Amino acid sequence: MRRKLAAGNWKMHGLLADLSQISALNADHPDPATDILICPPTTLIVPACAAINGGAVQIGAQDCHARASGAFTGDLSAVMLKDAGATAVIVGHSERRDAHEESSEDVRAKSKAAHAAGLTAIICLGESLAQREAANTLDIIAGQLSISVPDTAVAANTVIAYEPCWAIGSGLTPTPAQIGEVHDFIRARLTTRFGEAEANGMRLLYGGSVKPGNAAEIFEVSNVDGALVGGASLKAEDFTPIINALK
Ligand code: G2H
Repeated sequence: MRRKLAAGNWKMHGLLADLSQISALNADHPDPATDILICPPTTLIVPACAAINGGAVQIGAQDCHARASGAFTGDLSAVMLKDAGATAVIVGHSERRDAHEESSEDVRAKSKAAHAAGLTAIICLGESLAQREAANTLDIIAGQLSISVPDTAVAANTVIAYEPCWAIGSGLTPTPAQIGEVHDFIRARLTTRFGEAEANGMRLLYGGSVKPGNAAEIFEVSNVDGALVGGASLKAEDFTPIINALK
């Protein structure tokens, strides 16, 4: 049985004062039925871990470099993120694939680095609106999945997040049938590649405009094991009903 996961992606939001939101989640869910992960900006990883103080909420990062160390000004390695207290890292988010021109090959290398460092890789996939309208969604997902997920992936270190680009921060969400079609497809592809035992253990998150008002409906969809939430994860009062909808 897969544990549910509510993951918050704070993107480039959050100052020290906002750690109170993480502390509130930690206090409200001392023994959550569902895993709770917050990926704040990197500047907040160390103080967030201190604020949680061994509590149930886990802290993750939003990206990592593919190498463990080296002359890469401004970059951070998975080893460093693990050292700072992160347990997971988001890789291949569409905002990085777009704004930083990250390819699926880059995402695979970063995922591999995350695995080597002992981090869970949350590997993001998703089609653009033009690709969906051209009925290419499953082909795009198949390509991104096969290249982005490294051979080091096992159930314990890999989460796949399906985030249709057109649903991110837009207020638009796919229908439950559209989400289910993609999630079932991802599960089947993972089963073919990794075998039933590993593939059945890998969690599949939906991401893109998940809100308190639509979370319950999305979580009823087959093969949806949780959500990667952006805007609605910034405030504990918004994220808590999403976490509770997973129970
Ligand atoms: C998708 C999601 C979090 P939002 O990017 O990864 O953001 O919930 O704001 O659409």
